[in-house]
Amino acid sequence: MSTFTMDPDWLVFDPEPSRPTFIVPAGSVDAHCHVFGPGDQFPYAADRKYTPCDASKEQLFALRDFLGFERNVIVQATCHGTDNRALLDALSFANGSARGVATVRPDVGHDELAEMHQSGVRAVRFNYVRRLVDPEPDEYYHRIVERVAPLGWHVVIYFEAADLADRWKFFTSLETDVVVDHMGRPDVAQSVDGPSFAQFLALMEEHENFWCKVTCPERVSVSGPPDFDDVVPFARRVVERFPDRVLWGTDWPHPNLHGYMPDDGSVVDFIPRVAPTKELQRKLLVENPMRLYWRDDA
Ligand code: 0GY
Repeated sequence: MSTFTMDPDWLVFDPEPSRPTFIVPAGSVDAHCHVFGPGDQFPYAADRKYTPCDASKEQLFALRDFLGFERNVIVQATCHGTDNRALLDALSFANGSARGVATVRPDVGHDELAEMHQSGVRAVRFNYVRRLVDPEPDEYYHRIVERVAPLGWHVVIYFEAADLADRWKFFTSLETDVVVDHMGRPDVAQSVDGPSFAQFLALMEEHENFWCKVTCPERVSVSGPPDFDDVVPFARRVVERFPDRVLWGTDWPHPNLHGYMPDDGSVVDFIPRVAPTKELQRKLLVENPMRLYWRDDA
């Protein structure tokens, strides 16, 4: 009997995804994915807001191979809080083919940070989505940046479009590279030319240290599966306007989806719809993530 039982409405990832039709370029990076537990080995945080199904490093790396990717950037999920052991275990297992984005507290130890860096962590994530975490005051995050910037780490931020105006001042005060998850969760029921997305594009335009993950059509879409047509113009706008500062990832094992679990093969087939040329695809999947996460290997 496992110590943890996933939430009753939890949707489990597709155990047998289809093989994508789109062949990703050699050296492609899945720059947004997670590992969950296994809970018996790496317990979920006491103050977590959801309990997922286990999703192990072995399953993640098997999916990577199946989809044709060579590398992963594994993002610490909120269900593990600031206990990064499952992430670090996966990074060690990957033997250099994965990098990590950790969640830490301002009082994280120097040795602990050095160990994380050695394992492949290159960023911290600040999460402002209230159904996932209770955000802290800006001061808390500034103290973390002071700790990790000397290591050359950057910051990954997850927020929803409606919160951008309130967070703008803090976000734009960051001097590290800053990666925005899932395009800042745009409201795709609005026009791609409307004021809300214009604000996000201005953030990218005015601040060259900002990067954007054009990820999670299944999370952002209002029109829904199987094609997520309404997300395409948003993602494509970002890719075409900022081709050197975009990243892509599967978001496997797709936490907190309701009603629909995507087949990871079709998730990969979304890529050429938002990055239609070979050059854009190479930047999105290879050059950009390599520059950001494997810069010390270059
Ligand atoms: C994602 C999105 C979600 C969850 C998390 O760390 C997390 O728990 O990021 C979400 O529920 O929107 O990036 O996987």
